Amino acid sequence: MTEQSSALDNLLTESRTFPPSEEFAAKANAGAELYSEADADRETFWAKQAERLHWDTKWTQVLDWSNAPFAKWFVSGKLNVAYNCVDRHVESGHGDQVAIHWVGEPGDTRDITYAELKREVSKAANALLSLGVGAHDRVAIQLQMVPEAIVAMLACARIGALHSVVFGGFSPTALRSRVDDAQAKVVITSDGQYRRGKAAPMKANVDQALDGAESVEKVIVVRRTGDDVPWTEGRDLWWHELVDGQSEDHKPEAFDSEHPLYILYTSGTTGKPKGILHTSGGYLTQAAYTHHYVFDHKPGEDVYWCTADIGWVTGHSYIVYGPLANRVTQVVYEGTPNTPHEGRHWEIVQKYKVSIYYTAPTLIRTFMKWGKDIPAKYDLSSLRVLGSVGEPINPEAWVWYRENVGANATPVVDTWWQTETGAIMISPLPGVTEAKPGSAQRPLPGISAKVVDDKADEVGKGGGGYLVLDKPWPSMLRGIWGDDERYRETYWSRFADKGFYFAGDGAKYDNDGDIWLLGRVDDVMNVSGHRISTTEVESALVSHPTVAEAAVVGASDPTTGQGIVAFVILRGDAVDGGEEAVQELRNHVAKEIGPIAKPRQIMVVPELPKTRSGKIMRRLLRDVAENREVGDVTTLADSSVMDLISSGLQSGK
Ligand code: 6R9
Repeated sequence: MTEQSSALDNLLTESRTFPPSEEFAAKANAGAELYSEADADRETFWAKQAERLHWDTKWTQVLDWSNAPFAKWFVSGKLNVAYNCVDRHVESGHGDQVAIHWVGEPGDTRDITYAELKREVSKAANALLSLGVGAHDRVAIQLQMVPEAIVAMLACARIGALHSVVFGGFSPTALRSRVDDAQAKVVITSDGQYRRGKAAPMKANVDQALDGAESVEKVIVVRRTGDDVPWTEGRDLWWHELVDGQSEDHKPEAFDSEHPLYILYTSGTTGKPKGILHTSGGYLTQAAYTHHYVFDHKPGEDVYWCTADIGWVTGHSYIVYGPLANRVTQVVYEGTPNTPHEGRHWEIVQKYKVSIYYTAPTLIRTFMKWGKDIPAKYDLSSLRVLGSVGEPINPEAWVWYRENVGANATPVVDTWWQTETGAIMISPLPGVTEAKPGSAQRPLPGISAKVVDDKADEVGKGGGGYLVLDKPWPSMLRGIWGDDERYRETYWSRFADKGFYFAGDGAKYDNDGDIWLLGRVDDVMNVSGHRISTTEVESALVSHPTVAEAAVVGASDPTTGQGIVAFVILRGDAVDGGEEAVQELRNHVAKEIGPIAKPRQIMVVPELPKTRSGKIMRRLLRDVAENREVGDVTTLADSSVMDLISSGLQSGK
């Protein structure tokens, strides 16, 4: 560990800070006292946060951790999650407030008020009930970003059924394994989806996936593109035919605080995907609490936009549950960010006066690649908080985001969390925290995280190691669907003696004690005994003016253990990618980080392999770097990317 700490010491040299403006701080939801309040008594603090929700029956105990690692929060409390996200806002007189400004990729739009959302969710709940779906049943949803996706999720929550949302672009094989694992009774999908200006089929893929799937009784199909679809009589139903005629009255039933809400599959490093299980009361409490403070959200004033897909946990917690519980007005956009032009997001921000914008570093770097002239063409003055999630954000991208999207003035919140944590765990608080580009900084009030060494001892300031969560939190996963043993093994065995949750991320403290996330532990390279984070090297590469994007892997090396291999996309008009340019980049990294981090090899490529949530699949790049046959590509957003990379390399480009 000392080796790692000393190596990491030299890696992070970022020292810019951005204090909150007085004006922002004066009106901010959060104040510094939130930390001391939570520290004084964590359970009282969380009980207070749970009061954000409507409970039909109040809990008798805040936390029951007696059967660790299986937590119970707000024990014996009862609530209905959908009622909290929809009905209560109508009852408090906000039925006419727009809940969703929906923007279709071809340019069609729909504004949905809370009153309308209540009617739609009630009808969909009645529709599911009419098919015999009840509490504890599982409903798989494979839909693009159409309003019905949100309605379907809330309809499940309303009747106590669990949804399992499967990303719209996942392959039939991936969908099938998830349907089988959860034994889903109903699948909800659409005829097709618009991507990059074209209609692509969905239903046909679903049919392929469901061939012989015994648990599935009905398939509900949302009409979106209007294209012809294959049809199985007796099994398939059109959403509009089934739902539109249902009664608008549905009385939400109060379920136990620990009633299961959803399953969301996430890939582990190996093996089959894990069905992460979330429950109701604690999950909704933390989703609402974090959305309120981290984004400084003011209901009725802000227009919020989280660009995630509902197939990803960010879409669950920060499009559906947290924001709607907080009576948000939000933008939901169906399509890709460069259709029909690269200013599409900024055009939408301008039109709806979006004030809070939450996206992923990969998209920010893409915006950088497209150039700052594009956001500059639009009026973005409504923006007041920017957020980032999904991977470590390199300081260059952070600063670019603030300067070119946030008018050099808005707070940028870098939010660390996982599918498993359910909600944001580590993040600056806008108006309170003096921000540091590239650092998620501090656990939120009520949350406890530590950086520890192999022996689970906390490292000191300036030291690096593993990120652990040392106290249970309300929105924590309650297990892996159907596999308690894997749950214990994956998250709780590594530091079992101390009972810490192992997050799988490397992290370090800086000299102020702020946390810097360094990427997955399996993304930390070991070169001649020095551990170097792939993120660090990538960050150095993208800080060079010719580089648009970079991905770095550790490839096995006979002398040094691992050697650093970098894949870079050069900026369109920059350079030819010849030997000289590559040499300059190697030197640049050496200059930025130190000679130890100088890549052994840099390959110029046209694209990088990414999952649908924008994470670079380093495993595949490692295959290329180590001259192996490329492994399983089924979870790539675009499975042809690997061919593109391999053929480009062979032709010497
Ligand atoms: C919400 C989400 C979780 C993993 C996590 C970490 C990485 C997410 C991050 C971040 C550094 C951030 N990650 N946010 N790393 N800084 N702000 O992304 O969930 O898809 O389950 O991924 O993503 O490695 O462990 P999920």
